[in-house]
Amino acid sequence: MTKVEIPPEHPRAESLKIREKLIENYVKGVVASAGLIAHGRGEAFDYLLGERTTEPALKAIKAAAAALLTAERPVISVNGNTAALAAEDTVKLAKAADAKIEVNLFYRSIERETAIKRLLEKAGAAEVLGVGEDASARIPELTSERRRVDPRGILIADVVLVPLEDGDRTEALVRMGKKVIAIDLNPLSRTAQKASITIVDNVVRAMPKLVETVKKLKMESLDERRKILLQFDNHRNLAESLDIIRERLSKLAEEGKNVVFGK
Ligand code: PTJ
Repeated sequence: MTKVEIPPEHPRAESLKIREKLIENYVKGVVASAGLIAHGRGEAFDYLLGERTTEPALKAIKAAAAALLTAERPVISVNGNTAALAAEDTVKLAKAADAKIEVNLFYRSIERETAIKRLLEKAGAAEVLGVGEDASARIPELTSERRRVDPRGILIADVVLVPLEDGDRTEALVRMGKKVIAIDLNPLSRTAQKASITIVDNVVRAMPKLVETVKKLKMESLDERRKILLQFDNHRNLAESLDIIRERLSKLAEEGKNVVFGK
């Protein structure tokens, strides 16, 4: 594979570096081919949001940290894209929140599961659930390969973090009475709409912020964490993300008209 050098002064250097990371990990068998398409969809929404962590995303990150810290059996579910883009932060988050890490794939194959497990271990993970025969339990009423889960992990979890997900499993996990935290740049996706807490942000920015917030919130009381959770309303928060996109587009459109008509 030809390695592309990204000039640091390139105006889109950060975005191009992320793409290269995904392509590299696609070649290594970590990322699914559909993962590259999924990333393109994410990029488009990131553009609309202004490629920054917005206020609603920060609120959702705080609620997510509170949910992880009040959970009894929190689990971080990892797919190909998350492993490629946020393996180190996944491990840091698991340590800070005392959560388990489980591989759960839509396009499941033992080769990809093993490649993802290795990547996570290289990033410092002591234990990675859900690989091969370990994923021996099933999520009811789910037909995709995502139904296969580890009986020590997602099956018995009370809170599951699902960065970059497809909607079906989120719905199924919520039906099972679990709290689902999603990280999804698309506030309109089924995952975003069905999750208990949705962080509308790029996994690359959201994960380190989540680690930091968990560490800070650990100093607070259980009552304080519960208060944060009670005050959080996911649908209102998603609406605020849509407002940000609408306002940004209106502003850009107005600026464009002013340029055209020389005002
Ligand atoms: O690794 P596997 O086999 O489990 O497959 C993973 C993919 C991502 C291919 C699979 O889960 C899938 O098909 O997902 P979808 O249905 O395309 O949904 C992915 C969602 O993630 C979309 O709503 C994207 O907007 C969003 N997304 C993409 N890249 C990012 C993102 N959200 C946050 N950060 C990103 N970097």
